[in-house]
Amino acid sequence: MVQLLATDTTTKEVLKWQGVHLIHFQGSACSQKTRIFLNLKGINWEPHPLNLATQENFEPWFLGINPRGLVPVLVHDGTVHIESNDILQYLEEYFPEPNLIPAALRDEITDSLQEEDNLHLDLRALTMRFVLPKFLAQKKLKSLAALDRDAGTIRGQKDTHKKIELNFWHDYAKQGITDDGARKSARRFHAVYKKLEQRLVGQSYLCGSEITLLDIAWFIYTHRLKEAGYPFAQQHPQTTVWYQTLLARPEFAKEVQSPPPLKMITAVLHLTQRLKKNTLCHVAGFADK
Ligand SMILES: N[C@@H](CCC(=O)N[C@@H](CS)C(=O)NCC(=O)O)C(=O)O
Repeated sequence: MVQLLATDTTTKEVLKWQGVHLIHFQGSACSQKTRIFLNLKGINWEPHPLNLATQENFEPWFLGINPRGLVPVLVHDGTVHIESNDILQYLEEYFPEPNLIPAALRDEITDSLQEEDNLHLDLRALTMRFVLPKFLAQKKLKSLAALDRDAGTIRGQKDTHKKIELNFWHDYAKQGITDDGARKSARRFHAVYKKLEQRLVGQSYLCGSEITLLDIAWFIYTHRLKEAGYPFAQQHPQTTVWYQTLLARPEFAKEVQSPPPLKMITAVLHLTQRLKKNTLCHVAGFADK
């Protein structure tokens, strides 16, 4: 569990926050996952929106809470937690009802969540290539310099993950997301969804007849990949039915709504990619229907 030490937190005011507080961004996949979990649990929580679009996450106030500059962050009774899957597993222990990580499935769920987290940069790459245009998504040099300069610690140690973030954004600034990078990311997802598709044969949810944390986590990825133009209906029909079932629930639907201007921007991006024959389907080698 990534619970930070009080000494890691230089934005001291959060150490006084009582109850459940979430620092999050409307359009962030990991924030959406956390909000759906909170909705299903019926947990009373206080929102602290942080605007990733204006790069507020590189301001000293936020780096003093999460030196990685990433959302979501949970503050619970003055303790700071980062990494969405760790946050959710922590909350599950504190708020066990309704049970979203059944004890008998704990190891299986932990492994699948690890697989999901390992694909996070692939999801980001496909988002930056097929959902958001570069002029909107690119980080300012001064934001990256602020992240680089920040001396924040994670459990008393210099953070090694920060380098991965910096490398991603510097590469993106230089070359965007290349065809080869996008194809590899899409293909990695294809391999995972082939397994998920098998799990869904003869059952409504990924672990059986009840919703678990795995459904929430993979729902969010599925939603984002659909926005990117990943052909679920064609490649993974069972997954499509499962996704639609979850999307019909208000606890899920209300957290993944994109603002209309953003939908419009993605639609224009898709139109130009279609004309140039470099949609996700083209690049990844899926037949484009
Ligand atoms: N492994 C982390 C990933 C968190 C992450 O990458 N969050 C994204 C939003 S989904 C973020 O804050 N990005 C910062 C940015 O875009 O500047 C988690 O699960 O919490």
